[in-house]
Amino acid sequence: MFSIGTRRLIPCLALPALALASGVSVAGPKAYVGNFKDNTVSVIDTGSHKVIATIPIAAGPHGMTITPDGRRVYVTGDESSSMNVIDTATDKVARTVEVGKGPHGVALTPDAGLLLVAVNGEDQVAFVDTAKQAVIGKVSVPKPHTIAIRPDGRLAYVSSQEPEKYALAVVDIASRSVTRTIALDKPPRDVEIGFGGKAVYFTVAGMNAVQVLDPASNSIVASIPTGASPHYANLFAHTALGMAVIQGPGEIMFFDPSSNTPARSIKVGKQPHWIAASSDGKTAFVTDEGSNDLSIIEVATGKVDKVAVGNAPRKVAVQPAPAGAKVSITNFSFVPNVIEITAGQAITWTNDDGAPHAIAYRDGSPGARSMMPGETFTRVFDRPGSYDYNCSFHSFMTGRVVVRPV
Ligand SMILES: [Cu+2]
Repeated sequence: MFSIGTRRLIPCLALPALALASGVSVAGPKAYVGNFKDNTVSVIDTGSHKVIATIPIAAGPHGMTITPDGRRVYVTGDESSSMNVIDTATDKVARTVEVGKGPHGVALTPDAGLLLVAVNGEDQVAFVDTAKQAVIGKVSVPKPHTIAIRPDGRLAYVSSQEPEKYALAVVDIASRSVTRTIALDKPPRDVEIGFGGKAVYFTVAGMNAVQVLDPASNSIVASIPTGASPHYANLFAHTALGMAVIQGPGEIMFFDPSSNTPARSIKVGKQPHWIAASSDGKTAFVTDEGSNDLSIIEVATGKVDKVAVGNAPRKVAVQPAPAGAKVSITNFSFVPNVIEITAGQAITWTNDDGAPHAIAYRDGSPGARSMMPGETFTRVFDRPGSYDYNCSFHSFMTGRVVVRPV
C-alpha cells in the first residue's frame, strides 16, 4: 500500500493497493467472509476489492471474530463441534479447537485472552483460553446464539433462544456465572455492544425495530423503527452513526445513536446479514446472504461496490489497519535513519523540510518520486528483511527499514 498525500491525511492507510513488479506485498487489510452453504471462508483484499484466497473450514460457518492485532480469525462450524483458527499470515487453518456440538456466535475479551463460544447444541457458553487454544470452562445458557462482551471485559450479553424462555443472559466472565436474565417476548437474534459500551443493540424475530438496552440499568430504553427483518445492529468506533442491516428491503440503515432515530438507508445486496467496519470507520462491509456477495460501502458518500464471494455469506470480520511508524524528513536527513518494524506494519514518511525530497528503494520497488514540503508517503512492509533507500534528489540522504518477522 502506497500513498502520497498532504500532512492532513496522516494517518492515511485506507488507500487503494497498487500493483507492483517487486515481491513486496501492497495489500490492504483483509476481510474474511464465512460462506454458510459451501463451508469456506473468502478472503478479500480491501485495497483492491478482490478475493485473494478461499479457505475450506468446518461445516456451517457461523460465528466469526478477529483478534485486535488481526493475526487470527476464529470461525465456528455449527454443523460440527469445531472452531477453526485461521492464521492470517498464511490464510490457512492453523488449528481446530473442539468446543462442543453446534457452536454459534463467538466473542473475544478486549485483551483477546479469552474467547466465548455460544455452544447452541449443548446449552452452554464455552470459555476458550486463546493462548492454550483449549476450552477451560463453561456456563449453562439455554440455546445460546450470539455474544457481545462489554469493553471492560467483565460482562457478556448472550442471546438465548430457548422457546418460551427467550432472553438476554448476562454472564459474569470472571466467575463464569449468569448474573441476570433479561426476559424477552420473542426470540432474540443478534446482540452487540456499541463502541464505548454505552448501549447494547439487539434484534428480535418478528419485530421491525432495533432494540436499545442501557447496560447500566439493563432496561430497554429505545426501539429504533426499521424495515422488515432487521438482523445486525451496532455502533462502530470512529463513526457518528450506528448501522443496521435490514434483510427484507436489502438495506443498510444508519441511525443516530444519541436520539435513537433512523438517519438514512442505502441499498445493498439481497438478505444482508452482518456488518464489519474498517478501523477508521470510513468503510462498512456487509454480507449479502441472498445474493452471494460482499457490499463494500463508503460511509461518507454511500457508494457501494460488490464483490462476489461463496454461497450464502453470513459473517464478516476485517483486519485492523496496520500499526504505523513514522519517519520525518528533516534538515536533509531521514529521522530516524534506521527504523525497525514488524512485518505487516506501515511506515509513513513526512517531508518536514523546506525543500522537495524523494524516496528511492535500492530493491527497485516504487517509492515517492517527489514529495513537496508537508507531503507524506506510506508503505506497508509485509516481508521481513532490510530495505535501504535514499533520496533521489540528494543521494547523500540515505535510510534503512528493518522488518522483523512476526
Ligand atoms: Cu532530498
